[in-house]
Amino acid sequence: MAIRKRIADVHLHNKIMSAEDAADLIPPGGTVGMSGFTGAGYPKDVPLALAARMERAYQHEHPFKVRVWTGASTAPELDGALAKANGIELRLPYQSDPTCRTRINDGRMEYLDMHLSHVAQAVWEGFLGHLDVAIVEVTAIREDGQLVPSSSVGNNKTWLDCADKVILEVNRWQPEQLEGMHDIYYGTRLPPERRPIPIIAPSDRIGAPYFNCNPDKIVAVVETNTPDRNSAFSPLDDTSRRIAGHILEFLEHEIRRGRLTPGLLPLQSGVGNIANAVMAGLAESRFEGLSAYTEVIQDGMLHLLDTGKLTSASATAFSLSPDATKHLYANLDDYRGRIILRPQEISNHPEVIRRLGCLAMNGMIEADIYGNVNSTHLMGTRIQNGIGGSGDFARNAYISFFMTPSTAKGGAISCIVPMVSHVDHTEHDVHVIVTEQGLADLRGLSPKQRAEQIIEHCAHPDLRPALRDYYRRAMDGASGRHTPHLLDEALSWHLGFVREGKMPPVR
Ligand code: 0RQ
Repeated sequence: MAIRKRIADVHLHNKIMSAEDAADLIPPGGTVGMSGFTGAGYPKDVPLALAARMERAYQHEHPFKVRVWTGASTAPELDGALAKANGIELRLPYQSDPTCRTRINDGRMEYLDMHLSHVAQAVWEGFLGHLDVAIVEVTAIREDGQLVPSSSVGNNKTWLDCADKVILEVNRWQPEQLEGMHDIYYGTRLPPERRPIPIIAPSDRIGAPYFNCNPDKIVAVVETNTPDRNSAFSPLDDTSRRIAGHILEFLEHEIRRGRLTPGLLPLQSGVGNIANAVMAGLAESRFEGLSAYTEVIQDGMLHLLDTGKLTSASATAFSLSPDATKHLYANLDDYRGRIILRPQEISNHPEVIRRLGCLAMNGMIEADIYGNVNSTHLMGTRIQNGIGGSGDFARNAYISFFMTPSTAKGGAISCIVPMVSHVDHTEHDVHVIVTEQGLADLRGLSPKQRAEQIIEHCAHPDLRPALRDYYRRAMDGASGRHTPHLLDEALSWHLGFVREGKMPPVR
């Protein structure tokens, strides 16, 4: 049978079971480390079976929950199903599931948002508690027991190493040709044993293509045949194109000034349509010999590989539309030498990002006039997704860009505000802010100089007068003139939206 070919280690054949039987092996109240990163490589059937078990337990008045650790966001079959069953006590790190978001914001689920590069070492350190079960999707199990990863690597090495019990989902939908694309590095240690990570170019391979797993820990092997989430991107709109255009113009300018070469520096590109638009813009540009050291490979980056302008891409996961997945999976042999998937503690490692000098481009919710950035919270209190890898890259990048449309909710919200309602990236980690209106290069500028650039180049023209007015009055009325603020008014734009549904507030 084809699937038995995927489970070549015969010692594991007696562990093959249904998703329901495997889900019964998860202890109520336990901690579960799941594979999955941005909708790729997450377990498909066992979490659904666990959610069904939770629903039954609830009906019999024995409700239970688990703590869920992942690589990053997963899919409705995992986060969505468990959240609907009210079965997640605590979730970490990045998530983007609407049901989870509602539960978190209603106060019914605890959420721990962490830098993605920190998760593995936090687990090794031990303060997060014990990992009871790992549920990891793989493409195949080799005869010698080594595991062929699937479409994401995330924290799987750590889950397999640290969990008491391991449940493997072998997904026949993932093509066998994925074998050889991964680079699993086993050289990480906690201080003081930590050694340098020997990556000096994005295409360097420093590990092996497989995960190791102690066979005694494997309690179940479940056969699946289900696609990744693979959501489609919206067609590029004018706003995304304009943002991408400003970035390309800036890069050209840096080349003219002799600060970059046409090969640029390794690109990091965040999630979402704007990041995708920047990649599409690069495909049309004159830049050549590009490389990427990033977290996720989206459609735009795959296309850039196709054009030959991007020579190699290192990431921890794919995050592709169904069409791009079809294209990738039909041509894996062509891509294998040019794409490397690594554990997220390596794809996002500050040491490597700083050494390579990445150009980091991430989306944001809002920025303030002094250059602080909020990537995670709406109106200061509601989580949207999480910080993801944006902090790993922004703080250590050669140039860190943050991008957003200048307004949200049909113009009711300004994404440039007097003071951000939550800070993820401080003024010290933000080099360039870009909206469809323009780009503010904040490097080397003092807070007041930054304010002028951000208001004049990034804010929506209709909102500039109100921002200028705030800034002018802050210059007159603040107790300090280094970062002038009117403390009783700094968050009034958010309050105005909460109370009146519109920014800026009526004064
Ligand atoms: O709300 O969904 O109700 O319409 O926020 O906004 O414009 O769809 O933005 O998909 O580009 O995501 C920062 C969330 C942007 C993303 C963020 C509302 C807006 C909409 C989403 P609706 P858009 P995008 C590597 C890098 C953190 C992680 C990261 C993100 C919703 O980029 O998650 O960078 N980043 N990782 O209407 C109130 C504002 C708003 C606002 C937008 N100022 N105030 N609401 N919205 N601006 C990858 C990983 O780490 C995995």
